[in-house]
Amino acid sequence: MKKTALITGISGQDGAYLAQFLLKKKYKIIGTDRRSARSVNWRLRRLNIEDKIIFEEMELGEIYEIQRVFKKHKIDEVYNLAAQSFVGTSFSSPLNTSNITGLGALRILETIRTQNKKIKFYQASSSEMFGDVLEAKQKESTPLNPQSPYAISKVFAHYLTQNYRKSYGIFATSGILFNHESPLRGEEFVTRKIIIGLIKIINKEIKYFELGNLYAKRDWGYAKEYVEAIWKMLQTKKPDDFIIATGKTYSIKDFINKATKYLNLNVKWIGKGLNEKLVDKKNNQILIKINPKYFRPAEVNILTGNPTRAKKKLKWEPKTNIDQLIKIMIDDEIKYYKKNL
Ligand code: GDR
Repeated sequence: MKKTALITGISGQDGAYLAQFLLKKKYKIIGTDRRSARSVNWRLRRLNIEDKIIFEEMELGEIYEIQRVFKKHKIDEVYNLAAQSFVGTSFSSPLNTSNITGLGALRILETIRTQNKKIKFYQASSSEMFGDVLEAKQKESTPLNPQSPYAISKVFAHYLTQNYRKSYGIFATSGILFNHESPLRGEEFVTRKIIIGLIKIINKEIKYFELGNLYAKRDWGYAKEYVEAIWKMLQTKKPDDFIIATGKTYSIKDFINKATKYLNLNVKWIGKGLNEKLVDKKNNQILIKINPKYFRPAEVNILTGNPTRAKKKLKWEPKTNIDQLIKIMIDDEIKYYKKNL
């Protein structure tokens, strides 16, 4: 029997890769997003799967819309990937973030509890929940210490996922994914912003671009292989929490250095603090400078995940290291840049 999966946030990076993965596994896919997201289906088009998805408008702020979609389709698995997912924006939009990222998950859990407890539920939890970290390498039992309205909303949804598992026996699983990037990453997130910026400089479209904190460190993996872990989490015997990460951490500056090296840019860093800049070695032309507007009111300085449980129980391991990830992202960006000239 063909399984049916409902993916919230179908138009995002993970939604697109997960849909592609599940279609290969012969799933029927119901893809939901809020009304205004419909125009951003470029990822599904790039993967050539837009016409294979049954779209439903479903605003996570409205439980009646969720109930309507769940009544209309016989759903086996729900992947809740929808969120207000920009950490920076959550400081200026804390109420909307809490409503969608936090309460949105609860509305789905309530719909499952009242309509059909057999539906399996995946919650996209986040490494941001560890925030100002209380353990050097974060595992599933590491205490949470969130630092933004986004992270606090994710903690709320994470605990409710555990609570509905325990209270009602619902197969509710939480994947604590560390940063995961790809050519389909939104342009506002730092990895893609850096790559697009450098390529635009090379193509003489811009002279420089601006960033915030260069010294934050992240555990960056490849989104395309993280969605396989997401699927595996719903195929286990018992629901649980799983860390998905590489176990390696690099600063934003490390990422820039690796990207400029791969692009053969002859550059150096000069200055300190707010005056720190990346310049062209030949003529000292500024390529990257700091703008405090990109600093966050509270920053998460370093994240490093310990994916041992996933390795053992899901037989999942990350395969792409940061250098390979940068190569994948840059090669793809150049390919699409040329295509759209
Ligand atoms: P993050 O990703 O907040 O870790 O959350 P992001 O790429 O936005 O930031 C990573 C780090 O880079 C620093 N930074 C900048 N960030 C952005 N966006 N723009 C800049 O110009 C810039 N300069 C420096 C940030 O301060 C931060 O420390 C991502 C999201 O996808 C979440 O939804 C998800 O839950 C987590 O990853 C896991």
